[in-house]
Amino acid sequence: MKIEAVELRVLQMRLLRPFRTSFGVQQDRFPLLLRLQCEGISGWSECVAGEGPWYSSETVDGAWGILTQYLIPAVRGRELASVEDLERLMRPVRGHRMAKAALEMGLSGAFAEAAQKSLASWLGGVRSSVETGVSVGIQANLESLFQQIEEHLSQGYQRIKIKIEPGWDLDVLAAIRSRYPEMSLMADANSAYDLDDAPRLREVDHYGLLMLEQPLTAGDLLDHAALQAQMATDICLDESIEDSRAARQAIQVGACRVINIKPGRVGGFAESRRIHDLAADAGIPVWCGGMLETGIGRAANVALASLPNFKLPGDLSASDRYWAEDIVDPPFELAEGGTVAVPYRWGLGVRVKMDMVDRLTVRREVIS
Ligand code: NPG
Repeated sequence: MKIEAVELRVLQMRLLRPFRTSFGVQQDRFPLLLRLQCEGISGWSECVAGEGPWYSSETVDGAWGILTQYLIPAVRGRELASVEDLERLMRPVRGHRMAKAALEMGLSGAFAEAAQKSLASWLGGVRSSVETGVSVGIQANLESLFQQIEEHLSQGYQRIKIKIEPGWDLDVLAAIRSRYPEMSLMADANSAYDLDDAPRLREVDHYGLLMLEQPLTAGDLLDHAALQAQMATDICLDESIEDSRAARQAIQVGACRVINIKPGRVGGFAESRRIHDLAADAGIPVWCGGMLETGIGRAANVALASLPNFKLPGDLSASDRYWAEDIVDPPFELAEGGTVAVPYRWGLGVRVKMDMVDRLTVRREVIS
């Protein structure tokens, strides 16, 4: 298979509600989409880099530059027998896993389509629907938090994740627990604390959380290990797990008991699969996070989450949790038991609504 041309686009899309985390507020999203032209097949993908370097060091503009100046020229027109061939050609570029992932995931979709398989079955998925939860941003007050939780529970979501930061943490968890003693609940700090906060973080043990996600700085496996040793609550790592090596080291030092895999963060599906497999061997469950993707990135995430060791509900909510209208058809809908169906059509398994994508495009370039 050859990648003959790559079309890059940045869209501007407005979330239904602003989403606040410990690293900032987002309402307008600028997803970077790729369309790989591969011998008559179009491989769509979404780069998860953010507008600014807040969640990670990668940004939309940075990924655009790395893709157009380095990655696409290194791979375009080359014969690629497998995704590993693509990874090898991209290896001289250090880092930039989000940019690399966009190419890898687009090519994987094209390979799946050429093999007349859904992306999920091409990846080795074993289920036709995946469990999802919903992630609720930091709110102005408890009343609006409860209102959103109520709304999501009534829609059928069965796991709620809240975002925490110093000043919006223990009291909030206590209030939620007194109203919903049994609800499946977790908290995500997006690196808002450091090890000096351990006494405070240990208090989280009182609230029966499914896990505490990324309490400390992204690269800091040793401090996470020190914290995990002091806490009963399982620590889950997200930002810290940049690749399979980080996952292996995190497991070796006991930095976490759960891993959040986002294929767009770790360099693509092949690297996700490596993390999935080594976590499975170590008895560590994984789940698939989300980064407010459009239906294109969502289709990719949902396909990955159909692999066997994805044992916890993902941040893979339905399209209408994010957008008035999604750019794919059919949109993702919440089904029985708080699940989302895994697309079964060949390739990515969703149709991209080109008229809508054209309307939302604010930047476009074709490299051919
Ligand atoms: O449902 O896609 C979703 C949002 C899930 O909380 C969520 N994502 O830290 O994992 C995160 C957070 C995020 C959002 C990260 C946007 C980066 C960008």
